[in-house]
Amino acid sequence: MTDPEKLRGRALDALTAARARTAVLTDCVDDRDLTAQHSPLMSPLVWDLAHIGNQEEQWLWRAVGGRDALRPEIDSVYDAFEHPRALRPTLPLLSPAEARAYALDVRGRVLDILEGVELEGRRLTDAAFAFGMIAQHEQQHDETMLITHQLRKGPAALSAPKPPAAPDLSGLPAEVRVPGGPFTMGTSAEPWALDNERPAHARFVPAFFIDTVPVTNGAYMRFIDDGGYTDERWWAPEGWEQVRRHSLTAPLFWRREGGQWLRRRFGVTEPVPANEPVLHVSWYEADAYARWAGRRLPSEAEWEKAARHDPVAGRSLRYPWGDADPTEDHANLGQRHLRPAPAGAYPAGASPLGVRQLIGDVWEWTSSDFLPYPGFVAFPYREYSEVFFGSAHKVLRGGSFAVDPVACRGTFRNWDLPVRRQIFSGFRTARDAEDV
Ligand code: AVJ
Ligand code: FE
Repeated sequence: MTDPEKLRGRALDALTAARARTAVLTDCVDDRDLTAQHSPLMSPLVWDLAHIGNQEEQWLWRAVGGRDALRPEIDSVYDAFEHPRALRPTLPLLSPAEARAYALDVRGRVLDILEGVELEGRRLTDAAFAFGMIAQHEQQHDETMLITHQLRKGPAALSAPKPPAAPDLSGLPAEVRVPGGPFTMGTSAEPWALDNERPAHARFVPAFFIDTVPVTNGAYMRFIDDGGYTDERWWAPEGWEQVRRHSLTAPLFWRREGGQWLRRRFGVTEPVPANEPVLHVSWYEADAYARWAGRRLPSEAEWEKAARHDPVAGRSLRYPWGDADPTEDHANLGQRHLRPAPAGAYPAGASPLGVRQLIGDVWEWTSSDFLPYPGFVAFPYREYSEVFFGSAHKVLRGGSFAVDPVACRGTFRNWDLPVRRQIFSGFRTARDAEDV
């Protein structure tokens, strides 16, 4: 898509949608809630709000527009690398009213730039990418703010309709065999793909089996009931260390009462639904469950091959269902619901081989470290991806119910520390196929 007017419209729509979601997340609580620290793991919501405006000022007003800085003195306060989240409440933060006014002022100026910028040739793709990157950035912080809402104590501030009911799963195989051979991993064509998704390259992946649906709460409860959290055999050494140090017995937000598992979700307590994908587990918990089940986590390449490889067309698709942008029939994305849909939902979103719910619902842990693809070039700044490459972070794939479609593709890569549990993380398991 290189029609400048289409690019302009797409950028405008993406920015507008992101700001509407930011408003939902920040207008539903009072100023005390916006400036409070609900967890040392997270920033006060008002930090995210002004950080969103500050990144937009830096990348669209200054870099694309070539204009002078509006508020250079606040850059350091909103630099994620300078201050750990736990210490952000001690910074001289903009007040909620100032943060809103700042983000609004930047947005007005940026829309003027978008209207006038010459979207031509090389300049077109660079400028269009910057607008797409900033829309994705805001949506990513909206997901971060939703995590803060989940950690927040007190009555519910957000609500949403329930996702679709559980489909009839009889006849659905438990696992799907993905044939061995090369496939195209990553992308060079997707205009808003971030640097770490690039470039497209051939990967050989031997045949393997992967779960048709994500691991459910019901399955995970069997691991718990079987003494999963008290048996060192299933755990990586650092995972076992975590279990003992924090006396872990279940996923985050679960609590046992009267022989039943309950969970607090966005201010409401409910019984843990057995048919929903498990949520708020660390990489160590996912890894331990898989070992207990006699299986393993899929590698990142296996996950992407299961999601994108079309054996009939002989190429990689943008999404499991094809090349069309996600609709409400394909996947649970965009905070339309405040929970994953039951396992097996969204049959229209299945991959060519029949794997379901790869996109949306829960982020899926993979066994892989976050590493650059061959030919990786940092763009537009090293701090987005490059400084995180290495063995400290594990890759998550597929997006959750909290991820907007603009920041979700078959190639999209997320990463986090293996101890993280407050994120919207789940998993599915895999195993080698004997034959290749
Ligand atoms: C890609 C989700 C790991 O939130 O740390 C936001 C995205 N980068 N601002 C994060 C991001 C800069 C990033 N993750
Ligand atoms: Fe950020």
